[in-house]
Amino acid sequence: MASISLVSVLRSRGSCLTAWLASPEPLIAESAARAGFDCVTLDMQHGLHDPGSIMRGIGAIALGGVPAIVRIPVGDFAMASRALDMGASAIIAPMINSVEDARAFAAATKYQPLGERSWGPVRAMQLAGATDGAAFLRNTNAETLTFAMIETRAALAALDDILAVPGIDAVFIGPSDLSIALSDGADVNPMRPDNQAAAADVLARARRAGKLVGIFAITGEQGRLYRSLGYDFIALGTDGMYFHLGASTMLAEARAG
Ligand code: 3PY
Ligand code: MG
Repeated sequence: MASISLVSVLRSRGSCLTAWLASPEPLIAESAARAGFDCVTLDMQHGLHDPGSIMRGIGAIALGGVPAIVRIPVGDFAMASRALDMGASAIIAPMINSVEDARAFAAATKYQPLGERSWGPVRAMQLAGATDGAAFLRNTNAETLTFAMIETRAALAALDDILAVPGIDAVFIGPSDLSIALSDGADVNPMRPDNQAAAADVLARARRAGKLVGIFAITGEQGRLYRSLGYDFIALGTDGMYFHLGASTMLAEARAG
């Protein structure tokens, strides 16, 4: 079975909800892929993943039949190239705060003429069932998406320039970090009115630039709100939350009465 791309899921469903996994365990990645999410994201920034668990996790997600996405650690653009070589369908880069950050991200993730990605997608081609390198090269820049995270005041100030960088396909709002920035360190609360207003502005500016927009939702209710606002890509909670919510709901039922 060939792996499916995030581009094709977005094309067929219009928007998508991704699982977000910190645990470096392929069996959890496969379960998330089989649980009904449209795609699964492996988090190397705050999650516990390393390159080995990313490689194994991407294979497990492909077995579950959905696209795999990787959030790299801050500034680790070499890992962005490696994750694409391992078969990731999209890369999320945290803390893209300037046009220079955005250009470095695009350079590592796109082949010429958009960037400087080096050739070697051995595992990605295997997962895609592809054997023709030249055909794979022709399609890959369009089929692998780059999400630049917007989560600081500097990123908001540079947003239009970041959006104009060829090879940046999308922005992804980090509402927790953004709320820390907008409150000057006094609060971490994605639902603050100033934060929601800033997110709406990012959404509108990205739409004008013709780019996709994602955001992180901490609850199902926030996920519904962001779907109604028209976000293309919504991260929904984390594996720790799925486990805690499932366990606490079952325990409460078992202990009721
Ligand atoms: C944030 O909210 O800051 C994030 O990075 C979400 O993952
Ligand atoms: Mg963040």
